[in-house]
Amino acid sequence: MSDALSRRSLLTGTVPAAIVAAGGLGTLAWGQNDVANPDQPSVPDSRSVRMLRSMFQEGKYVLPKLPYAYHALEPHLDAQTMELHHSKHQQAYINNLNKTIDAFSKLRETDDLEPARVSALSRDISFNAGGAILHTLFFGILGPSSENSDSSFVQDVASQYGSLEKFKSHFTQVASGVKGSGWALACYEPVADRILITESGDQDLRMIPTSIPLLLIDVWEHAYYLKYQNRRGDYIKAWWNVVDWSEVDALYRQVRRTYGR
Ligand code: MN3
Repeated sequence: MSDALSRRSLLTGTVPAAIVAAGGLGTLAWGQNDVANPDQPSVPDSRSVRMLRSMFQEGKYVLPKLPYAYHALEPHLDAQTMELHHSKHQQAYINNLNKTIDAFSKLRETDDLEPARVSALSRDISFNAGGAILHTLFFGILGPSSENSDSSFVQDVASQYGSLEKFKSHFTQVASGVKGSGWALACYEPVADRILITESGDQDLRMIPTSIPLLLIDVWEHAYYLKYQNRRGDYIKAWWNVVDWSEVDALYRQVRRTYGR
């Protein structure tokens, strides 16, 4: 599928249906064309958006390639965890998302939309689309180079949270405090043009409609248990070393531009 075609499918709603089901990515139309403000010059796609776009091919969700090797984030995130996380866990969410969409399709053909079945499948869509898409963003904003550049993102969180360190402490505390499995997410909220930190239980998001995750950490045990066992705090501390701030900034600027900011 060409970039232009897949962009059109994003704009016409094929992918947003699932993204909306994921609970928080709203109806943002990704793309190089600026939907909200066509007079603004276009900005290049961030790597994470290119990864998102690569996830839908020939009518199915597919596993995106990582932009680095599984061992690239050593010693902070170990190769075995990265490989299992991407090739097994994320792949399973993608497979199950495709299966759930197929199951709904077959159910509609039977004209027997049994309420309990519809309800269970709807939750499966949210859960699996959440897993499929959040992992792409999670992997997309990591990298072996963690240069803390003086980016728009860093400047804006410093201004909104008092300092970058205060933002990081707040985010770390949210990630540490997630009960059981879940995520901490710093999201762009376009109504106020600001960054809000929130959390999810599992990957059924408790998110703000139309907000977009920019910086997110998976604190399910599968993300860290092999190396860190029960020491989630050590994992979170190590994770900060592999955040690719330039990619977070590229995603931030692309998302803001889409809203005409
Ligand atoms: Mn995970």
